[in-house]
Amino acid sequence: MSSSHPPTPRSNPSLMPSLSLIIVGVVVIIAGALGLTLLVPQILPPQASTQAQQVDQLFTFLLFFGGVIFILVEGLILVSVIRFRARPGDLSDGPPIHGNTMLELVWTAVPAVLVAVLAILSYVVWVNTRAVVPNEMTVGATAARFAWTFNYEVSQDTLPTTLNFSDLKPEVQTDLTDEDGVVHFSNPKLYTWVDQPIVMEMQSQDVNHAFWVPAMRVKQDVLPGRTTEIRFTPTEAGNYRIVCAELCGSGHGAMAGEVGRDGELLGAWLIVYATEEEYLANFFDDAATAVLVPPDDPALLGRQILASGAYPCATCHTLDDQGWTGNIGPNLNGIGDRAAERAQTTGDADGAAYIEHSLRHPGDFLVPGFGNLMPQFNPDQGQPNYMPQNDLEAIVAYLLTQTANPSN
Ligand code: HEC
Ligand SMILES: [Cu+2]
Repeated sequence: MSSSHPPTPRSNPSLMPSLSLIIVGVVVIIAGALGLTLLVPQILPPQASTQAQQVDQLFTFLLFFGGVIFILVEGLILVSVIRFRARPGDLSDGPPIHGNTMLELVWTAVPAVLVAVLAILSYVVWVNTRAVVPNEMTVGATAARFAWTFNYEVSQDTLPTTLNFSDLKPEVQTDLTDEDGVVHFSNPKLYTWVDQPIVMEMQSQDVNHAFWVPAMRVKQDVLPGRTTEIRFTPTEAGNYRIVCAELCGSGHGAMAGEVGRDGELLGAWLIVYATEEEYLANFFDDAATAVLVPPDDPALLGRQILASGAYPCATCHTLDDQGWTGNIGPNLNGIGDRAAERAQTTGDADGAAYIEHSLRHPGDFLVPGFGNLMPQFNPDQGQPNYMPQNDLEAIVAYLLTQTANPSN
């Protein structure tokens, strides 16, 4: 401001608002912040676990406090702009204010207390949502580019009621009575029932992934070479989408559950049944029976293994018989016809050898038009993408039946 103009004295409006104005302000601020919290159920996914209830409470609380501060600060700016605006012809500076110890103490102490309270509340929710609870059911999760596989176990105590231990094949009996005493089976979906606490034990075959079920409000990184855990207890029956929350490559998006054209659930979903009986009848008993009483025909066994989602082929390949619709790799319809032709190019003895070669060393021969993206399925336990020789042989036998005209 140039000093050649003598400052015109301004009639400063009083800095101190009247009591009634303060009361109106407080009511507006609190009502506004409460109004914001009413939006919470609209903007969040369904609230379907005990963890979700606690997370949402915390979120609502944070939104309320954030709302109070937001409306207070924005409101004061608005009031100042209007009430203390320069009047026409008034070119003076505002009143010089310097140093106000009381004000400075207040605006330091209030946020400090707020932040401390919020940190404590968040910590309590963090501890509660991760607490170990009785009767947890352990489910394994394997993340691979680009699919989730959920791993279940069946023991002598949890045999489906339709099976007798004595009717099982000797090798299955041994598996059920050896050190572990369990037989493992897998499924591309995660199943449980209402009020059954779940603890996920998660491993990655390759890169970092993250397990996320928005409706449960749980998210946890899944890292190669390490087992990570996450716990939740569903409270509402329903189907909930599972998502990979860590960009893991070109098929990352396909790791999330999707709804197919006819409303069918494709890929990774959490299915919560209302009761344990429904869980047993609709999922566990059949899935456990399939692995305890495996088909003798290797092609049927291979079909069952691939359908279990034990290997992440579905996201990359299309195969009508399995309902796969991926397109990162070649379409496998008719692979039974093609394999023998390909074997001539690659020097494999026959179609079976070609498919085996494709799985054990996919990089040796690339189908024209495709990149080197297929994971190598290894024969030794402990290696990533472990595929035992038995599984491999069954899968090869099955893929050979996938001819252009399978009835032949
Ligand atoms: C990350 C994506 C990906 C996954 C997972 C994957 N593949 Fe592949 N697959 C490819 C790509 C890309 C090719 C073509 C390049 C090549 O030949 O290696 C291929 C090629 C093949 C071939 C040769 C096809 C032909 O036309 O000659 C077979 C057979 C095959 N895959 C089977 C499988 C099976 C079975 C699984 C699961 C156990 C699987 N793939 C998992 C991407 C994948
Ligand atoms: Cu992923």
